[in-house]
Amino acid sequence: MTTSCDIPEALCQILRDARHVCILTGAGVSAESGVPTFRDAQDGLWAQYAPQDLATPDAFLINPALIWRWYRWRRELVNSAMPNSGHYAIASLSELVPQLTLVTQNVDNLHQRAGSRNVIEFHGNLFNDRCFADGSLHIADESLDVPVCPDCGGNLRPGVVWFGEAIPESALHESCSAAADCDVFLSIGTSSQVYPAAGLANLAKNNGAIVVEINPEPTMLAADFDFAIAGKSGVVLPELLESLAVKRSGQDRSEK
Ligand code: BV8
Repeated sequence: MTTSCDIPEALCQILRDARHVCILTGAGVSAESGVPTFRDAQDGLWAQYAPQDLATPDAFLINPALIWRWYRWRRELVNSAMPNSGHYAIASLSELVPQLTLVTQNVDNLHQRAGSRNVIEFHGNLFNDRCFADGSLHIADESLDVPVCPDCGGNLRPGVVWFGEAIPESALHESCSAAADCDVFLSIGTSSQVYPAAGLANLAKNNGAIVVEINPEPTMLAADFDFAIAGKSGVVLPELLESLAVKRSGQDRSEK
């Protein structure tokens, strides 16, 4: 089967035969929804900042009001965005393979809005508010520049994992188990520069999985991968899905 974005038939066959597919997504999967990636230059007020400088506990301690303005700007941007065909293809893929584990570095909820279930949020969720001191979840008072914890009176913070902070234990454990168990690992829309997320592909490879990258630009890890598909996730994933569906209809026919 020929595809517009040059997906090798060997890869389609590997996915058709897969028992457990583990997917890691990054900001690139949300790019076609209009959500800027971490490496895209931010626009307007935020153009003067690098996200890596804002997404840290120190930045919050120094200027919590600035950090809350940034996250509220991102919440508004994401709320006005819609899942794209790549998100929907991943949600549908879970119906076509025996076991699918979705690990996302994204905090934008777009996988869930596209219908994916049991999403492992490796870096938390943009829409959760947490007590800075003890991590307990609360609903922030939006009228305050810096919302406060109703229990301890300290500052609330967005429920994401910042640079220098540990990955939530359950998310780390579930992701590592899935990467070590899967027979196909798809790394989609990530620059593979942030650890430990970027280490999952290697963990999968060291446990015998076929590892695949889907990204318009090859990343530093591409040379270690079995397949590197140069394309946008919103284009490549629906085509991968179609090739799998072709097999299913063929299989159903042979079962008649
Ligand atoms: C940890 C949530 C240890 C927040 C994010 C010094 C001190 C401490 C740690 C470190 C240190 N030095 C290095 C580290 C490790 C650090 C790290 O990796 N730093 C990097 C910069 C080197 N990691 C950490 O700090 C992690 N924690 O190590 O803890 C520890 C242990 C115990 C106790 C205490 C501490 C935590 C990292 C989590 C940071 N939080 N997000 C928020 O969102 O505000 S990271 C954030 O950036 C994203 O979540 C994502 O993970 C990352 C951006 O990466 P990508 O998703 O890949 O996005 P990017 O823009 O880079 O690339 C987009 C890609 O898409 C591109 O390749 C592009 O080509 C492609 N693309 C574009 N369009 C499309 C497309 N692909 C497909 N289709 C398209 N249409």
